[in-house]
Amino acid sequence: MVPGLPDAGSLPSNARLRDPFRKLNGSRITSRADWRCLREETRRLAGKFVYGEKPPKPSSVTGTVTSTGITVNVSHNGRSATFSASVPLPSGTGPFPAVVVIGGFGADTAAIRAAGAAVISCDPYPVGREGTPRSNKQGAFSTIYGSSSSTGLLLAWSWGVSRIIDVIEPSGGNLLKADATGVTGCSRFGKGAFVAGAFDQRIALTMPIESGSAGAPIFRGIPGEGAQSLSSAYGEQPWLGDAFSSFTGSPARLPVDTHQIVAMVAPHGLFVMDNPHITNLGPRSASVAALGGTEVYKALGAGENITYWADVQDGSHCANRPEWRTPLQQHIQKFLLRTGNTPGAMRISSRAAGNLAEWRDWQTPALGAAPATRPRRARPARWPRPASPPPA
Ligand code: MCU
Repeated sequence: MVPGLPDAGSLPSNARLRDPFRKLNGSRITSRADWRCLREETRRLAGKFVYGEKPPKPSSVTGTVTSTGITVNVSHNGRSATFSASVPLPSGTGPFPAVVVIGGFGADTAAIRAAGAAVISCDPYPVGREGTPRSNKQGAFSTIYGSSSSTGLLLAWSWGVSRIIDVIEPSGGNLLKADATGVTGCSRFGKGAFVAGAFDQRIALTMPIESGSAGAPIFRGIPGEGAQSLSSAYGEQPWLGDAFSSFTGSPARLPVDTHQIVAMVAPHGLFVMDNPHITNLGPRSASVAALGGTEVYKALGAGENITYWADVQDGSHCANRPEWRTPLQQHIQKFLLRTGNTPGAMRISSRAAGNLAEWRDWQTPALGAAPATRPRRARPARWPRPASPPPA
């Protein structure tokens, strides 16, 4: 059971990263089966204090999937909204796995299609617009949930990605396979990709690129590293939820940091791409998030499913990087096509290498495997059956 969440005013200050294996009630989990409950607790904390709430699936989500695009129609509580994405398919015959590419730059879409996955090219602004005040948020998400919802744009975009998957699911796998969906994006859309993968366990492969503050980097590390400050990221656009305002100057009070958001993606594929040449992006803090989250992956027996790769030459932001082409395709093979098995890798750059030991005061438990499901005992027979009523 997930207990009530603390109030913002009662949160203790902790300069280190919270133990990702400890529940709010103080106990530590001891089996992999317990992770489900702790993950739910983490999800709620992240919603309440960082990103805002992600509402459950709306009462009606319909749409179409064709060889050129996807349309999504959502209605809920008497309100409706529509948005769409274009879908360049790869060559060959489907059904294909697909990678949702949020925003139009940074992701190597040619490499994605060459690997055999469709690209779902998604403009997130019709779902959540930038440039609005927090009190008057705009886009499909706000149309449904209200323009003063305290949920930030990253979670609104992530909600849009989830609704795209809702439409692919019942399309019967004719063109695209819902159980083989990835998500990626660079920079602000890398923040969105990171959050999308953490908040929808149907996403089989999450690939944030150079996501910066409000993306992968640990919030606690950002001030010391000299990355884009939390107040700047909070104020630049309503990316984070409104509740984050009380933490921009005191991240040590946050009851959840991004190593736990990394952990929320587990055990699914996660390929974090980062740029060690731009301090403003917080690459050192992102490496700490990856290292901390890896501990949860390991404890769940999925240590091979996470890769952090910041060992790249070109310093320009969202450049097309030859170093990532092969690992990108290997990730698509492993998690979407399910034809490969390349192990994960920690390719931390010496220019921006974080040290997890400085950030933690906990060790990784050996979690017992989930208890094998015992054969069900035969139910006591319910014979004789109650006599059926005579036909009317
Ligand atoms: C790294 O992502 C952001 C950054 O947080 C912003 O401060 C800057 O304005 O834009 C970056 C971005 O999205 O670049 C395309």
